[in-house]
Amino acid sequence: DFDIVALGEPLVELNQTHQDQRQYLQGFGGDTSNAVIAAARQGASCAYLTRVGNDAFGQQFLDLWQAEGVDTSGVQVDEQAHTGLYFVQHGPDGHAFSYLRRGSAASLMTPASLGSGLIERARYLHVSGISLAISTSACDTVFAAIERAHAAGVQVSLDSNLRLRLWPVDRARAVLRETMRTADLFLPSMDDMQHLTGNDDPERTLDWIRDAGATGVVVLKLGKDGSIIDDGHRRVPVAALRVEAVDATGAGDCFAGSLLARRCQGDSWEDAVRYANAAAALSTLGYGAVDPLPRKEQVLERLKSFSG
Ligand code: KDG
Repeated sequence: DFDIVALGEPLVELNQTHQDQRQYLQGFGGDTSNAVIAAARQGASCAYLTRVGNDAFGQQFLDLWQAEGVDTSGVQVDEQAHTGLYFVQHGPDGHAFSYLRRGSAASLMTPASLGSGLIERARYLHVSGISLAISTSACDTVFAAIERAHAAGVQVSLDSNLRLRLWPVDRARAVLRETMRTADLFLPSMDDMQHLTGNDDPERTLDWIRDAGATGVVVLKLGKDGSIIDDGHRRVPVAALRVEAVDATGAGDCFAGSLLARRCQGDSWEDAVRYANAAAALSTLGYGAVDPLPRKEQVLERLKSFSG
């Protein structure tokens, strides 16, 4: 059985180095793949559901997941479509993504791609705003996966991961609002919510989420200001860990994967969020989404020095 089964699109990553703007480091990305690898590095048992191309990059991903101990029995290989790709560029306002992903293998997922049995064997199904945005059939696949999870008593975790390159804001708001209602755990970032609601106040944002019908636990991520846990009864702020970030790509995914892993290991919400904050901070110390994802020992070490 699995602690976490995630569903979404892996993307090959080409990350601009600071030394030379025309030089790119190849790595791996794709929000839910990042999250599931982060979770596996914290000791969780994980599986990933997706579709990759029958190309060198699809094979690299299969090798990566296997090396990380992520079950790939739910990964399909598409004979025609390619594995998606993105570039990370760094500027004064942080990082920006450019995508080459339209028509990718993962965007061709349909509810039939879910196969049988994997979701039902998990404690958490993890999906995101990107899984919902990449295509209509992928969106349908996420909804079908959520239905199956609920029918089997599996908890659903949703990361907002709003990417406005992928869908218009009105559709994003409508689909995310619908999906957050079905989530046992909703992980929005303040930046994403500001685009959806137009306001930048955390308390009002949490009110908006509750008014929209979310009934599960909500963890609102405030970046360097930490996070707020809203369990439906009380709101508890948790401080962030300050670091000199090099590249924040994938930090939110690291947060999600680490949080789920720690919940599966029995942490309280507060302890799990504190741990996830530390893991996410550590993941910003190197380039790329996957390579700098910390392992459990590093996070525990860092938490020890943090609490003095
Ligand atoms: O959260 C980081 C991801 O955004 C990155 O790995 C690329 O999955 C990606 C996307 O669609 O933006």
